[in-house]
Amino acid sequence: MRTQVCIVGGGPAGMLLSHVLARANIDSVVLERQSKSHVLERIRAGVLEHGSVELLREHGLAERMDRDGLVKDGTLIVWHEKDDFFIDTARWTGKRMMAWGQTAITEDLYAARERDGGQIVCEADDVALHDVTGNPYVTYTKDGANHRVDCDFIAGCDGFHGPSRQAIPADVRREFERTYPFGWIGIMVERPPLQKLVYAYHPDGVAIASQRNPRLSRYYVQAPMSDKPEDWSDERFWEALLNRLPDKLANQVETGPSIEKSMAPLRSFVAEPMRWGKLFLAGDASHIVPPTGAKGLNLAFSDVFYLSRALIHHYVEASDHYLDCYSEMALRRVWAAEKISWWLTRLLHVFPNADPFDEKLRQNDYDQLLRSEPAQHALAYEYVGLPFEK
Ligand code: RFL
Ligand code: PHB
Repeated sequence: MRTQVCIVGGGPAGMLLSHVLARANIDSVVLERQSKSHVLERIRAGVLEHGSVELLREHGLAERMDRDGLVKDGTLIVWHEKDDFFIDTARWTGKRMMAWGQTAITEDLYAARERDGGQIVCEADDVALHDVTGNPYVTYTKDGANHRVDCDFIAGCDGFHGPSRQAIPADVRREFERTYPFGWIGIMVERPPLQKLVYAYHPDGVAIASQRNPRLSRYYVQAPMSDKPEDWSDERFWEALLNRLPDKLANQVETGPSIEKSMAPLRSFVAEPMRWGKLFLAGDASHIVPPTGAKGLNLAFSDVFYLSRALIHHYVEASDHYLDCYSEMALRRVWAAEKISWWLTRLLHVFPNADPFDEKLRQNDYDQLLRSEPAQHALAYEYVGLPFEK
């Protein structure tokens, strides 16, 4: 098989890239290790930055989101024994975010590619990248048969555990990492959500109340990394959540049986560069953020914005300018998101090993948000997502 761009990974990054390229008449093949139903059953991100919302609209992927998603003008932080603080993104940036789930976006992307005759190979095993600095090709097996895809470029959109990042030689690749000794136990429940997205700081750990649509809520509580979803019965989860929320919010939560429960680890990770020869990394293949701030999916989409523009310029304008600056440009935005995700994680979580000095700094950061308009403006600007560079 021959194609222009071989895309490894059919998550949101790979599928959006394939869709955007197809609209510019650029041919791609997506190789996905899992079955389509497995990909579509994963429940992950739920908050879209303004730039992601606009990108989906621009590419004809916003019909359901605009009908069922919830527009967000900011996020509420509530703090045990302190005043509330609202990250007022509408006031400080004039931009609106949206609560809309990754699962629904991925469903729409698969539907769009299937409608347009896109080539998606699911259950592709043993995917391997070859000659990425020369004449690139990708091999895989399916149903016991060997296959080979020759291409001009490879887009590595295969998430944190995929093979693409490893195709950059170890002496070239630089990795930066921070791990945290806790994770988030999350549940999905078929009940109307609170009106606002809420992060609640509490001495027992952070709690998050989030939304998917007017009938579907998502909640999280901080838990030690060693905990498993089975350790958290629905009763235990609701008790922890309601205890961590102030009464005025706890009273509004509509509890019910969970339809999904999972543990999300928290990790900050960046691999540089994002380009090696004809291989370009996008999304979780190259960087991970902790979920505080809800940046992971948005970063995957901004990478796709930069990478699709670069490939379109290559094929349509015969210019490699954007390909040559892809890594540098994407990484500027990646590091901004890493910073804000790390900062919010530090602000809102209880760290088992924090000393009194750390604790004073954290309390001071929150007090500063309550008092200082420049601090409020800066946080809103970073939280809403940096604009895409020209
Ligand atoms: P994905 O979604 O991981 O998709 C990568 C795809 O590549 C496939 N793959 C392979 N394909 C072929 N061959 C191989 N050898 C392959 N190895 C892997 C995988 O099956 C998969 O389909 O990465 P992408 O597209 O870059 O999208 C990134 C987002 O999914 C991610 O940033 C967010 O979901 C992160 N994230 C969250 N972000 C938020 O903003 N808010 C959240 O609440 C949130 N919750 C989460 C999350 C990530 C999680 N992971 C990765 C464990 C919860 C979880 C559990
Ligand atoms: C979600 O709705 O899943 C969500 C919300 C806020 C976050 C992370 C995830 O920071």
